[in-house]
Amino acid sequence: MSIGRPGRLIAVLSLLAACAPRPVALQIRMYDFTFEPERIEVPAGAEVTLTISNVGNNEHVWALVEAGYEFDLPFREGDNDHVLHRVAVDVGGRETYVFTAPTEPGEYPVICTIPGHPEAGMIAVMVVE
Ligand SMILES: [Cu+2]
Repeated sequence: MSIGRPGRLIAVLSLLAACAPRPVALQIRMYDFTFEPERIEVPAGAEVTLTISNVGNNEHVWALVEAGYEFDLPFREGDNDHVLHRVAVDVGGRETYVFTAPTEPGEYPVICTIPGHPEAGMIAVMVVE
């Protein structure tokens, strides 16, 4: 029996842990008509767990848009091709959504895609760093 192996295994596991982005868990609240917070930051490639609560009086959507994609309001059908993740939350509801953050650092717009809502202020940003 070798006593060298367990130590080597621990060293390798420690190295992997140091390289892998740490998972993050974030809470988001949706109001009529804002996201709180308006800016979230996540490490590139990290596993992200969002808990999204809708405390407004309308259904709302959390939609993550490609970084650098330019769009006008109202958000149009074709713009949906540039949505990376979408979570709809009913009035009074709460959804937990797990996804892997983009590996490309940048500022990813977040909008509520329901017509009139982003115009009223439901625009936020997810910063990948
Ligand atoms: Cu909305």
